[in-house]
Amino acid sequence: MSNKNSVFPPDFVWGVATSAFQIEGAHAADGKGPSIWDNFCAQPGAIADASNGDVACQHYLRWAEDLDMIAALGVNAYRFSVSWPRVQPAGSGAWNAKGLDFYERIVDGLLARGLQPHLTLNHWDLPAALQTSGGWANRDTVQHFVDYALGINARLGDRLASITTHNEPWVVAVLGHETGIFAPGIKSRKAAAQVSHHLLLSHGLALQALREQGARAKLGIVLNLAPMHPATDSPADLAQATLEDGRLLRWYLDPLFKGSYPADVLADLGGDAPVVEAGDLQAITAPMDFLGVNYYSHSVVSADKSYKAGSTGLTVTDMGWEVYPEGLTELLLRLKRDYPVPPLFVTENGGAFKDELVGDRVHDKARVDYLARHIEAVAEAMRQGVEMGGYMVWSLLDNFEWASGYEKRFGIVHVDYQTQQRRLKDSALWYRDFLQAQKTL
Ligand code: IFM
Repeated sequence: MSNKNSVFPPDFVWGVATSAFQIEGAHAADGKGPSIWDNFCAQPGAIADASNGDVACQHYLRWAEDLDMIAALGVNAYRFSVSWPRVQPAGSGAWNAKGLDFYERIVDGLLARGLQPHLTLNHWDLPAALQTSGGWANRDTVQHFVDYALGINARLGDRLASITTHNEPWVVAVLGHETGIFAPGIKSRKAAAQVSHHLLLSHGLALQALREQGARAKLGIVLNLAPMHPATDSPADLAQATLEDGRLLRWYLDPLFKGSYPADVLADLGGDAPVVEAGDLQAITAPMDFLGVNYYSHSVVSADKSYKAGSTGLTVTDMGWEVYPEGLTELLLRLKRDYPVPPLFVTENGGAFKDELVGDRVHDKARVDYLARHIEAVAEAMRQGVEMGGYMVWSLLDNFEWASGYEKRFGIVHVDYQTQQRRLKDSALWYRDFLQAQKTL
């Protein structure tokens, strides 16, 4: 895509993103094993609408139609994840040929349509069999993940544009193991800290092993990041914002780029700090080809948790997250300033809104505004010297939004869950036209 008047270079990656559990369905088809999310959804009260991923968007069946739709948007890339239990049902040992064949159809189908495949290995759906021996809290899972990464690369790596090890390790650690509102539903700060370390370690060891295997795809990790803004100038709010910055950002960025965990967060964890073995931190700093950033909002931090989103007049999405594109520019500049980062990609950005189907149309003006303003925020970071490789909208389709079930819609394509009909929302048409204009400006 070329546009001499645009800050975005011709080879800029423009994409849409999804993840396996959220769209595939076919939860037990063709030899797939259960994941921790299959089991979590079965727990009463775990999911807001008591739904699950059994059917989701039926992408496992409708993948060709979905890839045609992606191509028609005019993007040049698609970010998706592999369901580990679909390709290796027990998380170690035997591989499932039919599962691997599915992802091969996706990768080859993307290439046939002129789209770059960007593959994520772990978008949260850990094989349930591994959870029976402790899941990510067990150090053995690190080696199982490395073996899984090598198996995927051996089969598909020659055709992939990028491989992401983990999507949002903070979510797996904190929401999965500290607050317990996500699978596997554990409530232990100590477990969460150990899980975060094992995720980072498995990332570093997988990168090293993939490079030794001769990986051709670009290798990196995707973090969910948000600037932390104190609600007031009070010392308590300032101190809390600094600690939250440590827990969400520096806890991941420091080991990845500096080889150490931040002292303030370690002090706060006290006896809950993770066991870190000799050599672990060095492994975690394995050089990356890119860093993926998932950005949705900033966080306003008040020590007494009294701040109400939207109370300063900012629009709030259906997730209750403030629309704050300036925070994306701020974040990208901060990453460049504080860390020796490789090229940055916005690997997820988008909003859930209360969409209304009018005939065959969804006039999702709020989402159009959201996307336009955040793409402009990326452009502004680039004007200020940040090296950006791409931008991807979350999400291609309305899908299973984890503990919120199907109640929250992030798609630029509407999904009727009764009929599985897909309809392009105004935001999809806007994105298509925006990308077209990039070529011709
Ligand atoms: O749907 C999720 C996605 O799986 C990971 N990042 C945030 C999205 C919206 O909550």
